[in-house]
Amino acid sequence: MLIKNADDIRSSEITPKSLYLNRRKFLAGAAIAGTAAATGLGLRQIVSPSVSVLAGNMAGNTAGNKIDGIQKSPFSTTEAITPYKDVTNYNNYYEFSTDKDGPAKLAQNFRTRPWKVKIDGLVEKKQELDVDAIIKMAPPEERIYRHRCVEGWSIVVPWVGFSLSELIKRVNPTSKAKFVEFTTILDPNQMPGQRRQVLDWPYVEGLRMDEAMHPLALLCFGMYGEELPKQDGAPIRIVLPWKYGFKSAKAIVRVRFTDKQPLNTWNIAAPNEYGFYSNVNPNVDHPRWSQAKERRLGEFFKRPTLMFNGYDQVASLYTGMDLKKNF
Ligand SMILES: Nc1nc2c(c(=O)[nH]1)N[C@H]1C(S)=C(S)[C@@H](COP(=O)(O)O)O[C@H]1N2
Ligand SMILES: [Mo]
Repeated sequence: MLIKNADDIRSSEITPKSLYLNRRKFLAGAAIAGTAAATGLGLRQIVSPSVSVLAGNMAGNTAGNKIDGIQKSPFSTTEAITPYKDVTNYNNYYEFSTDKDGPAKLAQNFRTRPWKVKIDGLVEKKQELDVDAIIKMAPPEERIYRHRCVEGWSIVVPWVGFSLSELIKRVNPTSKAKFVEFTTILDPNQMPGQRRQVLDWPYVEGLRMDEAMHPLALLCFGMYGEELPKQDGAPIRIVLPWKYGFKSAKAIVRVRFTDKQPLNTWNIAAPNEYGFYSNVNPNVDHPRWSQAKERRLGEFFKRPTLMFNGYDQVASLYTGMDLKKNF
């Protein structure tokens, strides 16, 4: 659980050894790649027109199908991208496992096609959309975002997707819709973690409509220039870089528009610890640990956590709100 892992972090205060080892391998790999490029063997890296493929190669070997026509985004950070190996082997995905290294193995045979997403609630037309129709709604962009887990670790990921607003605009919520709720697939046959009542399944998350319409809110179907790995939420997830990681629900099968603030899974599990808003906020501690600092995976020293994870452009969404109360 988040609870247990946070305790682990507090007691050890170090990045897991496996990550150090991966990091070292990554650095060694980068040195070799450099040599290969110089001798002409790394041609794909040099001639590739796509930043994302470049990001993928620089971050270590990737594994999936490449996404074509990826555009750059002005929202991307220039900070160092976390190695692919780390991002795909250190996951929170309790439907598969509560161990960080569990989802990478246990999600391997998860079926991500065919995949339908139900659109319902306060919309003009309730419908079921094929995930591949959703993915085609707008051109794919690479968004290199910081991601801050409520547990105190962070990563920098070159996600691929487009603004969630592109989907919302196309499905026409009615004027009564004030919130949107996302539901992860419920399939205990495929997801061993769902055979245990670790959380109240299926995983649900929610946003206020203006948050969901903010251009930073990402509908995500790829990373490192490729299709999203299963352990990272394939075939489709959301990514909300100014909020703690648990708001970014994976493997979404339902998008529901509502006039009432939806419940979210972690709020149900521990209402005094995880709120609805969950904006990254170094000034509001978790009841059991400080949120003032974070450790970037692969780094030794902690760095200060920034308000809204550094995404100040969302601040106006919360004008006049007490963010200590609305944590
Ligand atoms: N369905 C579902 N979505 C989820 C989770 C989960 O357990 N189940 N974990 C959340 C948490 S706590 C984090 S930090 C991010 C991790 O995303 P990543 O594994 O791609 O880095 O996914 C979020 N989305
Ligand atoms: Mo998280």
